[in-house]
Amino acid sequence: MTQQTSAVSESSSNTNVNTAVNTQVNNTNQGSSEVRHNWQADQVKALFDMPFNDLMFKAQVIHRENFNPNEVQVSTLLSIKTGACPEDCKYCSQSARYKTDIDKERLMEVSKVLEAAQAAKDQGSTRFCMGAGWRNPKARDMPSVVEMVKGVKALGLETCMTLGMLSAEQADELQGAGLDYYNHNLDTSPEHYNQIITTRTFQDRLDTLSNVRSSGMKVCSGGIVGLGEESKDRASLLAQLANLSPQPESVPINMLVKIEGTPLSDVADLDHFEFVRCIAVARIMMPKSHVRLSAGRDAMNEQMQALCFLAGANSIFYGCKLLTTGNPEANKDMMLFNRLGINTETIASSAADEAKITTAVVDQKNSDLFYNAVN
Ligand code: SAM
Ligand code: DTB
Ligand code: SF4
Repeated sequence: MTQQTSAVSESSSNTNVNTAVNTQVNNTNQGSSEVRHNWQADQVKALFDMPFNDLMFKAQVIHRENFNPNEVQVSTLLSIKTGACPEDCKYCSQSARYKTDIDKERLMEVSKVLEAAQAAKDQGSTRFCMGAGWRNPKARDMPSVVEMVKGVKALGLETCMTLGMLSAEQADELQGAGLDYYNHNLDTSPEHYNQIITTRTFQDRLDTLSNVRSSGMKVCSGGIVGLGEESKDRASLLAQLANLSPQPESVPINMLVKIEGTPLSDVADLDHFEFVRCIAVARIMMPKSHVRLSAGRDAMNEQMQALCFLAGANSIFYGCKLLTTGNPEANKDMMLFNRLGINTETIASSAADEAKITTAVVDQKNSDLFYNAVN
């Protein structure tokens, strides 16, 4: 910290640098953490069009106003039902319509799910996210799924599920069982949506999110980039997410994992800096949400991931497997966190813990570094 503070005061002694920074701060309303739900396309485009360094600085300032910048939340994913999905999502290994190299599996037994949850907890994960290759859960699946939620909760983990579309009744039932978060992504912009999925509409997704929100569960919703969409689609996706009121508590930004056999297996790579920009713009537009550096980390080097954390990502999937594809090994992530001085978030399980977190953010805002950065 001492080193960082002196680096800032060194540059502050240069009047030209200082003036340039101040002008930029004033021009871009640098430190505004206002939560807005009226984002327009041109305003989002203006963020994407900022010089990279200015965008990163703005995102980092907003990040520091709302979070401890050296903490990352870690979730572990488990596929509780794999493959043979009737939907046609063009990126997905689990759609029955594409010939992909995955092992199809029926719904896992509750005891096996709880074993995996315990192992995730032992590795340091705080949230356990259970995903199913379903269009939506059937009535006959609900009793097992409810038992999984209760069992994982009893282990002291936060619970999350992603099972496809939910009716209002199903959302209420899962909330009643103790499900903390429900993940349901918008995936892409409404304009690009029909190029990617035809078996359910964008409005179906919004309806599920509304059922989840009304049940009292926390919303986890984000999307995928690198699907061959245009830059205006990425801006439009982020505007859709930010204009949800309230905004999702958790926003996964997935980089497409290209899967052989799917229609998107050969799509052109997305420029890595464009991905980092998506993270930064999400951080600025959803200042109080956790932004998750989600699928695609296996194809990113450590420097790229560090840039994503600098841009405001503060959540990851942790553990060597996502649903059907690979993720960095847990010990590799821990070594990276160690080198970057990043700690993993603990669960805010009580009002006292919440108060501690608020105090930590205030302390950090009061530090020399924070003030020197924005003044
Ligand atoms: N079947 C449920 C559904 O579609 O809502 C839940 C599981 S589904 C795999 C969850 C999300 O994972 C998708 O909405 C998509 O955003 C993401 N996803 C799936 N395959 C992906 C891939 N190949 N690359 C990146 N993200 C992917
Ligand atoms: C999300 O946004 N990403 C996760 C989770 N929610 C369920 C899924 C990523 C899947 C990546 C491809 C796979 O492993 O099949
Ligand atoms: Fe099925 Fe979900 Fe994959 Fe779409 S993303 S094919 S709904 S598992």
